[in-house]
Amino acid sequence: MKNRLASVTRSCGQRQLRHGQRLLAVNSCPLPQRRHVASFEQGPSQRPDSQYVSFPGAVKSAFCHTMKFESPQNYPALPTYRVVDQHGVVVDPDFQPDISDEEVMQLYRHMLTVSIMDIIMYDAQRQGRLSFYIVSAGEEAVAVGSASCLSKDDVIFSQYREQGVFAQRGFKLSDFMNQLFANKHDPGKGRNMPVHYGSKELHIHTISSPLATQIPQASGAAYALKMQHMQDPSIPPRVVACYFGDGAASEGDFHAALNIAATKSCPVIFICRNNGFAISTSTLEQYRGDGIASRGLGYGIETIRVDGNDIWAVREATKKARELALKDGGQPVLIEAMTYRVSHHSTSDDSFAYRAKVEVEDWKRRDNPIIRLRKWMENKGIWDDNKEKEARESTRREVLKEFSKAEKEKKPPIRTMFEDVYEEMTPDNKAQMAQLREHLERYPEEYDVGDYVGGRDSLKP
Ligand SMILES: Cc1ncc(C[n+]2csc(CCOP(=O)(O)OP(=O)(O)O)c2C)c(N)n1
Repeated sequence: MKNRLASVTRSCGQRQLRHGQRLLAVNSCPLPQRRHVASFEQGPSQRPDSQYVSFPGAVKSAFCHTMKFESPQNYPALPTYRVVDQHGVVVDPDFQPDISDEEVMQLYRHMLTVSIMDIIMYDAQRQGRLSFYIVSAGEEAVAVGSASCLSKDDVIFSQYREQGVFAQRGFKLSDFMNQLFANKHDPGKGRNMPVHYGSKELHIHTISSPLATQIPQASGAAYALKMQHMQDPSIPPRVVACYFGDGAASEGDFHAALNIAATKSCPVIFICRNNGFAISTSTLEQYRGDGIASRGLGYGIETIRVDGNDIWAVREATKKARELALKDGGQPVLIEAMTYRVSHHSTSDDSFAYRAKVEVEDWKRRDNPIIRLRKWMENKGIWDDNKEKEARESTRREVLKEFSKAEKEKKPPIRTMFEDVYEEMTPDNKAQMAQLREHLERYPEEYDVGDYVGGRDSLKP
């Protein structure tokens, strides 16, 4: 056994060295510092007559002669960090706001903006002016709070319920509206469903519908950022922030992403919005373990669970997470933000088919991240009913203004349907485009293409 372990140890070490040499040759810079390896640099090891065995992640696991299966019931749930309670009262004696009153009010306005936009756009979908919408009601603090602690060069991957991240980063109401109405200003040229925003300038990758795909992508991007900084130290170190729901964490991609991020020490902050539901599947049906946070520990990742309705707790946790993510060359961090999805999943869902209305009403009455921050600001004397009224009215006006502007804009040229698949259009693409043009010309009364830039003419070769 001893020999076998020794040979495993040697071969692991050699593999690392070979890999390292290759990296050194390619990058001409030192290897990324490995974490969690201090006491088992060479992999699994056991010294003669040792009382313990050391494996990666199980450093100094002592031999014992009492057989005992560990039971999750014997371990208390990980605590939920909170700074301000439901009444807006500070419960963390060490807490001091690190931003000015004006900056706090700005965070509040961003939360208010997405919540008002949500209500208007949800109704617009019901009126048939929009094909689809998703609101983030009840989860505004997770998005706005965490985004407010990232650097503007950090890279973001999000799911679809994080409009607060976009707003906080500078995505304008017109940007939201252009995407939602798929007009000619939509950078995605109307090819995505509504709410699949993205912004190259703000370093936010475009949202994808297939659940959890963004999580391994985030690990990969974080690895790339780390290598980039190593190759050119004049580029400031950056992190990736990756948002997803508890449902996405039930996908295999989540596990692969956390493990690769841990083993490759990638500077990524995983931010899980645990809102209790994956459409109609409640978390009770999704897992039996201690939420999503316990999984982070399982992968050897620094983890915290926070009260997601408390923007201050989210901010404090994200600030620290960013610091940790950049420590020693990089490492992943997991934040599980506990909240509740007070809305239906999307405009395609009726949540009262699978949960009691009273439960939702209860949550709305008992806790809400916007009201909580408002109470805190009122306790501090920086906010009152008049300011609230003014902020709500002006935001509503602004949303409606951008709404009607974007709704009137023309759609992208029909031609764009055939573009960007290949760098240049293939003969097949061109033939299909000609067929479409012919068809539209033959049945002009059947198709109103006046809403599209250039109409039928955009299909000319
Ligand atoms: C791979 C894949 N499977 C299923 C779906 C359908 N789907 C869309 S959203 C969703 C629930 C996701 O829940 P969660 O990650 O908790 O986010 P939440 O909607 O609660 O914010 C599901 C199952 C999908 N988009 N992609």
